[in-house]
Amino acid sequence: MLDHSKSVGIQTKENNLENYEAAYKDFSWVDVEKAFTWSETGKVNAAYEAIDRHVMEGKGHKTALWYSDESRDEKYTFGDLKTKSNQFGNILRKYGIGKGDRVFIFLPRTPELYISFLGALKVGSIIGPLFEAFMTVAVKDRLEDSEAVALVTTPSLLSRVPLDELPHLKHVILVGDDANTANTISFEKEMASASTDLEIEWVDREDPMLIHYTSGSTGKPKGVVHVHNAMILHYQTGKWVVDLQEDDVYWCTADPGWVTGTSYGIFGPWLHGVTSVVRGGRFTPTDWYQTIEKCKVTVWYSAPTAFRMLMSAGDEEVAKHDLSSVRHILSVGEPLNPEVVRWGLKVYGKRIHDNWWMTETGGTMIANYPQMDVKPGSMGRPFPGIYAAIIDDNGNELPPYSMGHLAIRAGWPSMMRQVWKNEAKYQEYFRIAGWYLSGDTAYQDEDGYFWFQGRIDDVINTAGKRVGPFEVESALVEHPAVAEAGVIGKPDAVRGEIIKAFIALRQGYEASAELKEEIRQFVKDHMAAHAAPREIEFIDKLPKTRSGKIMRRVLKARELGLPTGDLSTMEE
Ligand code: 6R9
Repeated sequence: MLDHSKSVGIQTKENNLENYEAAYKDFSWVDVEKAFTWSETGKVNAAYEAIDRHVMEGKGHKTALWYSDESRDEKYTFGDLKTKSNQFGNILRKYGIGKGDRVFIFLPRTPELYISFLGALKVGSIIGPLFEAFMTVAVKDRLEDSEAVALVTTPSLLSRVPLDELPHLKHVILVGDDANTANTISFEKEMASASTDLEIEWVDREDPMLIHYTSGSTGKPKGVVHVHNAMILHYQTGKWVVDLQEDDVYWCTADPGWVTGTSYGIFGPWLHGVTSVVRGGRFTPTDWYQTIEKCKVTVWYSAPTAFRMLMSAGDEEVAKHDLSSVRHILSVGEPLNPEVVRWGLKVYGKRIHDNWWMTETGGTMIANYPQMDVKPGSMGRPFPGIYAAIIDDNGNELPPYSMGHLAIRAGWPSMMRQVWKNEAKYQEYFRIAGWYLSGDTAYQDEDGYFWFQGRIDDVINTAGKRVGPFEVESALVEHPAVAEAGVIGKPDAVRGEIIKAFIALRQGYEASAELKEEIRQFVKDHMAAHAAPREIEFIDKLPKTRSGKIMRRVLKARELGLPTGDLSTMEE
């Protein structure tokens, strides 16, 4: 057994990026790596680095998690999270769950979610966080594809898990008492008797720790796999992009069901030993501002749709609260309108800093940095150690102001290491030698700032959530009235895009407003509210290629009143 008590931990230097050009030129990941435990022992565990290390260094009494919702207001120190995650790790071990096993967490955003997450990480399991709004089909697809062996959930969410259809799922751990649920493990009962000492599973830095399912334009959601090594990037971007400092009270509004909620809702803050605020319950502008006011939030990381909703709630709402604690604001997930940046400056007295990255990149690739002027409308410049470029179809780098593929030179600490059980999908990202292809188009200006232009594929970004049109179409055709469906993203002032479905009905069904509503509800109940089409249009026939593929681009062009382009492959 290696002696991790001798961990040197992460050396904290001054958290700033005074000279971007110099940092960019001289940067080496190896320098960052040296600060982690593995440089001494060769083994690591991300949960140890995020939690236990701070306890070893005498910061056990510092608040790590400040949770509140309508009925709870609780603070957990690093010491509390260490012991509670140890206990949870012991529960998993007791049932034979350990390294490499997929443990899925399907919980509302509560402290139990974070405790289970850290505990599962400590025993070397691979965690699959599921967004609490997922319904049966979305839950089943993910548990089935990953062959999850354990699920942590609540009695009410369990009703969305088709247990009979999931032969690999051996253990269900229920948070919240429900004496009538047979064959499940009680979180509370087991925690009450579990030991607070745990032998951490020390793993290789390339061992998987996390699967985030995300959408492409074809097929079911794919399981993007991240390894413990990703924390190198979480740590360094936490410092230079998020600007985390010792006394910060940091609030990342993302749910851990999405990548922002793990990379910057768990690893970013806790690798830096910073207090992290979690607010449960639903979004309302008043509630959000009250959270900032009550917790005296200093760094606030959110998303464009949220800022647009806050903007539409009005300046008066801002004026009712004392938001003076806020030092730095960040955004990710969708294009951040210059108008929103200007509004933010006016009402918060701070610029909102846009960031670009995706599930597959594991962390920030391009950012507006705290020390630099924000260019409103631009995503910013590449992180030191990251080489981003605009390339053509052959991998040639294009000069400023040319639009092309936004690509990253392959190989960085938090790059996804596989698409779960789907090597072909993984390779698609690297089809141009040496490059990771994001699927986004962009251009670069003469100062090296990147400007987002759009997606190459049909993936929809609604309120910052990636939705694959194929998944929605598949759900739609399950409805008895639907013969065929084509789904597109339609521009929307608040949500960025909304989902619009074009539907051809089966013989014997009449188009009506009630049927539209019924179909909408059907998708909601099967997948998730955010995946349900906000607009439905019944049409006689969908435009298709001769090989039978639905031509979404034609639907979209018609919807937007744009030229439909080349129709040579369209069937008669
Ligand atoms: C972290 C996250 C990734 C996709 C990405 C792009 C879009 C993200 C953006 C942005 C414009 C930005 N996106 N940041 N578009 N400006 N600053 O959001 O991951 O859910 O995988 O989405 O989101 O299209 O490819 P993910």
